[in-house]
Amino acid sequence: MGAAIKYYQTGSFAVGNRLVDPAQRAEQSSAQRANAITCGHRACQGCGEALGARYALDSALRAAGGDVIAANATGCLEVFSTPYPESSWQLPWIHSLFGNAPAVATGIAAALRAKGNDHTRVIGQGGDGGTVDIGFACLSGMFERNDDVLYICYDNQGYMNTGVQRSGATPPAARTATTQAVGPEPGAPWGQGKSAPLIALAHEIPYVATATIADLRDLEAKVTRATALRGARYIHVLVTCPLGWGTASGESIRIARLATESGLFPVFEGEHGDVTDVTKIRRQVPVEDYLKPQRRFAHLFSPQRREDVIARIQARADRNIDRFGLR
Ligand SMILES: Cc1ncc(C[n+]2csc(CCOP(=O)(O)OP(=O)(O)O)c2C)c(N)n1
Ligand code: SF4
Ligand SMILES: [Mg+2]
Repeated sequence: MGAAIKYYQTGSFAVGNRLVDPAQRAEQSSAQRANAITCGHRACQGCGEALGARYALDSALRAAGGDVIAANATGCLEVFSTPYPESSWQLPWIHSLFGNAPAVATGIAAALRAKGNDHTRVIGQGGDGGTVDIGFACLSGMFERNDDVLYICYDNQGYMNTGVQRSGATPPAARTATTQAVGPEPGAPWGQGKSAPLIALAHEIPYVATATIADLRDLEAKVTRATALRGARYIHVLVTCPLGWGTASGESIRIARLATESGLFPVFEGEHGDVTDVTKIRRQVPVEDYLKPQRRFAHLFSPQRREDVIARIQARADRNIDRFGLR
């Protein structure tokens, strides 16, 4: 057998699916893919959450032979996909409350266990608000009991469904409806960050990973791996939101890539409390390249440049690069 072809996506150093052995091709390239979220949903054009969820769930369905149940927190992903009585989901799917998707997923896993079913895989999922804020106690409990659930957070860094309010995952200086670009510290004044992936890792659960919609092949691989494992697993996916971030809908993938290439969003895997792998930055870019195309950061560049704030954000990226060894 020849050397394995390295897989890159178009837009980076393109070598596509067609050159890869059929067994190794991306799930989305398969005519047999599950289409977990099918057409007709109402997500905005360029919605990173719709894209990420589709790739994640299709991968889980392939890995589990179609035998998956999902519990979904309130948020854009639920609202745009399931305006009752319609639904875009092509798998058993239940809408939980805003804050209890991890607990509902735990309940499903417990019911399956009581019935002697050890083959159906359970997924809990929600946005950053539902996960890192209101649902966090349920999530921590799920981790601590090592419940047999894969929980996926789609992090668009704000409460988008209800009109772009700040969440615990909103980055410093970002403008939201509740952190307006006014006063001496415009945008979100808080900034030490609340890293749900690192907090998940601290629970020493079997598997934690981060991913973005800029590297969908990586997201597929991580969901596939996590689906095969048992116990509590957590994947945190950065997803762009054109409406909330003030970005062009055709720029979603590029913006997500800039988040990782700047060091602001580290992509890594961890097992039982330790970081086991990181995705190195290929071409480091200054944070400014990531901030500038987003209207939620426009006040950092006009009417005058906020060098002090941009430097603070750059320092956060540099700290990630050192801390995770991203170079
Ligand atoms: C207890 C409770 N409080 C508030 C709401 C209103 N609400 C519904 S979705 C949502 C925000 C969702 O944000 P996030 O979880 O980040 O998902 P996104 O829409 O950004 O994908 C809010 C505040 C609710 N449904 N229940
Ligand atoms: S508001 Fe953002 S997360 Fe919600 S559907 Fe639109 S792009 Fe997607
Ligand atoms: Mg959100």
